[in-house]
Amino acid sequence: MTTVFESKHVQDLLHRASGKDQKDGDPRFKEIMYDLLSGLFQTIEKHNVTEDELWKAVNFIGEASPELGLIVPGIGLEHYMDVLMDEADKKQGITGGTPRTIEGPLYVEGAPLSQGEAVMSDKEDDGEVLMMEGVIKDTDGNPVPNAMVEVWHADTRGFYSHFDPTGLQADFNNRRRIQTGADGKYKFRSIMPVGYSVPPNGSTDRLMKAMGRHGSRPAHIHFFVQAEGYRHLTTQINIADDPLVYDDFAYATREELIPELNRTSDHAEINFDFELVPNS
Ligand code: MBD
Ligand code: FE
Repeated sequence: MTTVFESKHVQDLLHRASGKDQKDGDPRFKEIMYDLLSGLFQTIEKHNVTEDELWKAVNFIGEASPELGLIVPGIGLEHYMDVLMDEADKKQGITGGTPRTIEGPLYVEGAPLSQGEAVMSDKEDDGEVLMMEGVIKDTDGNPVPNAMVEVWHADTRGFYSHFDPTGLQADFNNRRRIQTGADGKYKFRSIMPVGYSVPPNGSTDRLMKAMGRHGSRPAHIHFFVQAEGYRHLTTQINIADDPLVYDDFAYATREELIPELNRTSDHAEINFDFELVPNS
């Protein structure tokens, strides 16, 4: 059976709607629009999407715009970009190094800078103290001197500074930049983060529920690691004993990024070395 999509009329419509019949416009963009529209048109026909459903979707996207940064990881798109970059590296023979994983939408530029070590949290009166340290290394295991480690994570309620709906956190709480020395060592003291959840009843939450999913992440800590002559690394580590460690709504968990967590009577410790890949 032939589809309406395949008809000459609709094929011509797509051609014109994507600007492919115009000499102006960006050729690459037109091809991408053509393919996106093709997928959308075919999906609508295949599932007999009604006009009501279409406008419901359009209105959803309109309202969801402040949360699009959460929806992109939630639908696996941000992780997919990582998978593509991993695959491209493999093809070029680039191996080794700490695996990348998604940045997410909650990074803020300009965190306080310190040398070698940092205290992450403004207040330490609640939660478990977390000490994390390690070495920035090259792929031969030698320390990389003068690296920049940027760290950000949530607080004990799963909220990030600058995005805290309660307004209870100062700017740059749990956000630091650590400049390492010749030994490549970094170290910080913080308060154990709790996993993030998307705003209750917000667009992302409703989207996830419509798919029978949740909008929560295991407790995690974000990193950018940079040094001259090496590739910028965007990654995260997970807190090993979080029940959602293999059930992240953003799909960022990777086996190599779940360091052992050591708990003593008064604090938790993580030792984790980052391995940087040289620029090619
Ligand atoms: C986060 O804290 C996060 O890291 C990602 C990827 C998405 C939502 C919240
Ligand atoms: Fe996060």
